[in-house]
Amino acid sequence: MKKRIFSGAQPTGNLHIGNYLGALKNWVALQKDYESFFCIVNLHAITVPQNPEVLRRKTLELARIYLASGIDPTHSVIFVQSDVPEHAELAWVLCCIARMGELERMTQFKDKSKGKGENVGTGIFVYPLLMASDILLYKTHLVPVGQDQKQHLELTRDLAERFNRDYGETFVIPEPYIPPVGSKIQSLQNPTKKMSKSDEDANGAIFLLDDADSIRKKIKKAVTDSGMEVKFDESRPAINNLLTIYRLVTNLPPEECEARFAGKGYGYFKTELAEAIIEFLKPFQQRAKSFKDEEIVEILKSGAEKAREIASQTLKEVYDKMGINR
Ligand code: AQP
Repeated sequence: MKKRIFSGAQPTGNLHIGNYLGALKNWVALQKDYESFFCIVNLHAITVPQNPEVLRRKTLELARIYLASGIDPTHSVIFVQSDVPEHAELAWVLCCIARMGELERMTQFKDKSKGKGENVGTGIFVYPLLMASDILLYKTHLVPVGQDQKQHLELTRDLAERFNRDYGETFVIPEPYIPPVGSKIQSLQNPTKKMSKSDEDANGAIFLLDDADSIRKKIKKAVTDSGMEVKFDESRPAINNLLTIYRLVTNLPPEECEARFAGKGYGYFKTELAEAIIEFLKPFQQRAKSFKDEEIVEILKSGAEKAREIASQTLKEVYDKMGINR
């Protein structure tokens, strides 16, 4: 039997090239070697207020993005989280197993609650438990994610181990798959911060559906470090980030990337980078247009049925072990 992978993205804002290079690209590469589940995590999205109509539209748009990226629905299961109610049910079980201290230690919670004091939403606090539920329900072996999710995955492993110890062997202990390059693409406007959908400055991110002109403008405006050399160098985070993006979209070895820009300066590099990103996104953007809404709705419906079959078995097993009939 093939091992399983599970991953997901939130249907919030616009997916950016960081989401693609850190996560989606790896889902596509791994899908054939695993039994694959790719979820649109709309219940995570409501941890912050959402406009209902926009959320509905973004949910469908994200499915389109998965398909355009190359997720093959004849092979992988694509579904919407809220179509499988077991996700929320198992999350409650995990709420009863997790400790406050574990959740308080999550750096994403610390970041997102900054300045909010007692007013921070409880959804933001317990969200890692819903993520753990997503993963554990499918007895997932491997979770391809960006660097920002590493800590949540460690929590998932701890909870799975605790449940197995207290109630008997039930969950598979999942491993993260974090790509060696591209796991943390930084903002174009602030290279010490990750590129993010919720960033108020839209110039910080290249969105997957951006047109050529916007991409050229955003790259032109991207901040650079002092100095002139276009080289990989951790101590110069802006140029390091831009060159990493260039490396990933061209698929060239790092030495070749540096050699192309030796003695050329930032202006030339930025023009080449913008054109490389435009070329890279072109086939993806064309594919995105080729799926009809009705076709996507059908794919999601059949995906939810397949996902539910497994999720309901796992939840029944969990409840049985805890003395709850289902
Ligand atoms: N900058 C990034 N570089 C590499 N990978 C990234 N991921 C997110 N940002 C980067 C990975 O993309 C997957 C889907 O992410 P998500 O939809 O769960 O949202 P997120 O992690 O919360 O991403 P954003 O863009 O930063 O959204 P907001 O601003 O709403 O928090 C995940 O595997 C993630 O690791």
